[in-house]
Amino acid sequence: MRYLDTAADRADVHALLPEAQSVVAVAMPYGPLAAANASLTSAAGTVAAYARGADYHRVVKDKLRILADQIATWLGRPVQARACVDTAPLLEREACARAGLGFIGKSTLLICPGLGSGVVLGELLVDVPIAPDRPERRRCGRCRLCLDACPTGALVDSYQLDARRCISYLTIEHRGWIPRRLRSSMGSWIFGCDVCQRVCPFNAGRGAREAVSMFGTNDALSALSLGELLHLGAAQYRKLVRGSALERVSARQLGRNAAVAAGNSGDQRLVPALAEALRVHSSGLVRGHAAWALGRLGSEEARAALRCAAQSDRDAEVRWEAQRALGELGRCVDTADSPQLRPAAPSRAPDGYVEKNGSR
Ligand code: B12
Ligand code: SF4
Ligand code: SF4
Repeated sequence: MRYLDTAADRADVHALLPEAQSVVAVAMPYGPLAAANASLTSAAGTVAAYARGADYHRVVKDKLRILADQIATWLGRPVQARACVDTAPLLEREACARAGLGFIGKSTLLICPGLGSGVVLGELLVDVPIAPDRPERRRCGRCRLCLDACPTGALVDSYQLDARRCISYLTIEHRGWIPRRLRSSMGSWIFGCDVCQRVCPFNAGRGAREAVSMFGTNDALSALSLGELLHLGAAQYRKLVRGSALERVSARQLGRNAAVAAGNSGDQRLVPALAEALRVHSSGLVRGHAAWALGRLGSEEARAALRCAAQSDRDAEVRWEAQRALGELGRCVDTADSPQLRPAAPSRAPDGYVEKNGSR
């Protein structure tokens, strides 16, 4: 997420619209946080609630442009305006909090009392002076539920998120190998994560539970199993992500995420799809994570596929993953079984992947 470093001063709205005099902040609900397809150990992966419908960037931006036209009609003059939805260098939560939409919770998310945090944010910068609303007074108080519930310990302290540990970052923004030590904490999430929001008391109220999504539902998503995601063809991938926030991830990222979720599912029925992915998938990233998953699920078929990959996969990273998985299954590559299975020269850990303490 280098763009966070390089973006201009993200607190300066004039860098985005020199004529700006006010920020009109909006929050749009995306429906209850624990809706359909939310089980944590099913054969289907879990997609964060905000991404289960149409791409919010487009929907909110379109509505903000209509609002800009409406303001111009009300004023009877042209209005200089710029719509921002996660696409411009702007501290959106801070802007929305200052506009009185809600307050920033310990989860680092903006909470709109009565509606909860299950909202996406947007801003319309306008060259119109508008009297500001009063900031929200409510706060988290002594509650720490989100910090205690975060599966990977990404919420390192109140209001502090270590994005490198956040499942949302790992499944969406991160393109490479997912650190081994975090994989088993990722549950069935294949795109984003809602755990810190599901436990938040502000999302348990009637308004939040009965919120209607303004983005609809992508049926193609709820119908796909982890096995299918592991073998997504190019055309199928395009059809799946078109018009949704999932366009942000590549097919190989989805395959990688599906492999991790499969490894966490405890579901032996996924072994054949994983073994097939380890044998034939064109992406080493997917093969490597499939190897990890097979190491978690076990079975003779899993061991056989791992032995084969540990010996002969074309990528050193994948051989390394397969060897580790076999080791974790309690039976390292048994060179006495067959001379053909003797491992190739010790493989190194994938590049750029050694963690600070030297382990993966
Ligand atoms: C990068 C990013 C991420 C990263 C990092 C998240 C994070 N907490 O920073 C990752 C990939 C992990 C992520 C995850 C998610 N994200 Co996100 N993300 C963003 C993005 C693009 C930038 C956020 C950012 O700048 N972070 C980096 C630093 C600067 O944040 P920070 O240290 O907490 O800074 C805050 C304060 O310190 C203070 N501050 C810092 N510097 C300064 C300077 C001045 C002068 C002032 C006054 C204040 C100030 O203001 C900041 C904002 O509150 C925003 C969109 C946007 N442009 O704002 C969406 C956004 C925050 N994400 C959003 C969502 C929905 C999510 C997820 C829920 C998605 C999911 N279900 O998987 C998760 C939630 C994880 C979590 N608990 O936060 C929504 C949040 C909606 C809400 N209710 O708050 C946003 C606003 C997008 C949108 N338009 O709706 N996200
Ligand atoms: S989105 Fe998930 S991983 Fe990220 S902070 Fe919230 S609970 Fe933790
Ligand atoms: S779970 Fe508790 S601490 Fe976390 S954001 Fe919600 S109210 Fe605040």
